[in-house]
Amino acid sequence: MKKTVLAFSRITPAMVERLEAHFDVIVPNPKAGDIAAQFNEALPKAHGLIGAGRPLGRKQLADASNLEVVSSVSVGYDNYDVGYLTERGIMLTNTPDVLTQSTADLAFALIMSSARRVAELDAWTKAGNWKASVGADQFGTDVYGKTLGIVGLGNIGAAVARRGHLGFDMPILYSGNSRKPELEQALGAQFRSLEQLLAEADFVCLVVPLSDKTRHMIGAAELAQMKKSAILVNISRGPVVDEAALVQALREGTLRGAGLDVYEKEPLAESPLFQLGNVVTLPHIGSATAQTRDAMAYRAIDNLTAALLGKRPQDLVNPQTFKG
Ligand code: 8YV
Repeated sequence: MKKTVLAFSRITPAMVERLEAHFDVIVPNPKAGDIAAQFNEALPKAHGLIGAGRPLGRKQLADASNLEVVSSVSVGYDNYDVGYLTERGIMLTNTPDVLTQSTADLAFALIMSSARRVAELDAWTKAGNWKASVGADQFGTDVYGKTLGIVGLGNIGAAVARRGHLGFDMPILYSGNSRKPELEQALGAQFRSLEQLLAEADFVCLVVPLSDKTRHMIGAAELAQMKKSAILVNISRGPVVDEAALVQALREGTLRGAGLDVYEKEPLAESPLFQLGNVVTLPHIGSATAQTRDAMAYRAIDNLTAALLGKRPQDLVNPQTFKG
């Protein structure tokens, strides 16, 4: 008998087709009524779950008595209660590597856009404000040669650092849990305490996973340590930054600007950030290119398929659960 796979977010027909080679696949359909109700009804049958963007833990999975694997179509896994899944022997997999370059590209899009005010001046031009040569009111700030501080030099952080070093001749500072001698060697990256990095960098780019340790790691005190001319870029997770404190710093001009892809509450439908010209707000698109989203989807399918066929998945977050 085929095992059952249940999708917990939108998946494409091509993904469904690939999964159907081995499994019965259930995809809740918004046209058929409440998605959450359909998910909950199918949950007891599911051996595998696949998707992204939905918190899954003790409360949501109480009825998932057949569940063997949760395959997330994301690199971050802060949405899942890893302790609980592990306790139940449920494998959790993610999709690292395949989104590294797209996400690093987006960090640079935010750096460039906030420094040179790309989005703001695009709106300004389209609103018919360009009546004479621009003046100081439209000036931005340089990127080339400025100091780039990276908080969290993992795969994505290193890809951002490489772009800064090779493309923009930026001195690279980094902070995090461990030293990276090979990147210090290759990129001239210098290790700093968070406090020191904040004080020295012209651009501070957050690339840490969300955990109890990193929640609100950038609050009022940390923002005050940054240069008044500095720009904060967040491509990690919204709750890493105390958003109210950020709004205040941007309003008061103690920070030049911010480039944000992630927020404390998503989707962000309304926010004081929308009133600020010196903020670029993107709708969590770090990995959102057609090519990368496809690669993530197929990586997640491969992980799920391996797990349900008794093989060790490539990207197993909680290896203790593999009983192969
Ligand atoms: C995902 C992300 O797109 O991979 C991650 O951790 O934040 C994004 O790439 C998001 O989780 C929704 O799929």
